Amino acid sequence: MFSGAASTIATKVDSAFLFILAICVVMLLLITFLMVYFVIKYRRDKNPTPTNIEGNFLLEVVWTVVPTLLVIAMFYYGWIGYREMETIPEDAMAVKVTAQMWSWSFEYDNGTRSDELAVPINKPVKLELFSRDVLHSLYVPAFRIKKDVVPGIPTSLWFTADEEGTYDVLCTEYCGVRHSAMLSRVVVMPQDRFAAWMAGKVTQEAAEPVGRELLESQGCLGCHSLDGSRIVGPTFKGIFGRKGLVLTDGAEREIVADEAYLRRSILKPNADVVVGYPPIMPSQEGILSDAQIDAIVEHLKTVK
Ligand SMILES: [Cu+2]
Repeated sequence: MFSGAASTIATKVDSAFLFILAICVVMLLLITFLMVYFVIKYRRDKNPTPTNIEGNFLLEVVWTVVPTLLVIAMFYYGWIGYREMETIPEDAMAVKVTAQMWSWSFEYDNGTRSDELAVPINKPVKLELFSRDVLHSLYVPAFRIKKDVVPGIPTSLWFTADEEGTYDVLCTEYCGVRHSAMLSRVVVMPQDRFAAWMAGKVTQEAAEPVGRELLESQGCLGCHSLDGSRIVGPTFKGIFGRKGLVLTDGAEREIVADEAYLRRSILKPNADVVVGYPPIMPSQEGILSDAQIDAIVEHLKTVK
């Protein structure tokens, strides 16, 4: 209906929205018209003595029954759409979505991970939402779907994309300074291209972990720049061997960012916090394998 609608539920959401909007517009025009009309018609110089009107049975029935029916109709349209959104089809492809300040990560049934969501067209997809830190909210405007991601409470939602293309994924719950940069994409592709994409991901992951790709897929670059600019955390540019002040148990000390320091900062980010930065990095313990951490540390040595 509106341009950019790309899921089966989107047209239903749009029609419910338009239906309610149309009623609101009609009501607005009617009420405004009557208000102006009565102000003119019953102005003081025409009616020096106010008339006492005692009630009108028919009118009262009409203005009670008509709005009630309208509200029930609005509820009905909202309800059937909501029910469909909350009823996840059994055959839906499950994808685990992990939100953290300030990135999204998508994990498929076979363990494959990606920083953007690839899905086959015309296939129901169930997103299981988890947060590693604070409240976030997953929002795909083109699909007309949105759901809070709450720490400690698994939530889920589903969609069937029916239009090939690339669509925005946003975080729509304010979650900190980089909230507005917490973006990703959904790529809707034909079944065979999706299968090829998945096969490619699987081989890529089976191969040696690549540090640069991990920095992207794990969301590290949401907070640490590669070009020296300050985002939220210290930049990765020239990090290896850099001297710096850190806070350890409240006391300042000087460190050199060597292998051991980098490794510890990934596993226990808040043990040594670089002075001037907030202690907000989530630990990657149990999330990154040893081989992946090695790959990241090796890559960091090369970021000059
Ligand atoms: Cu967020």
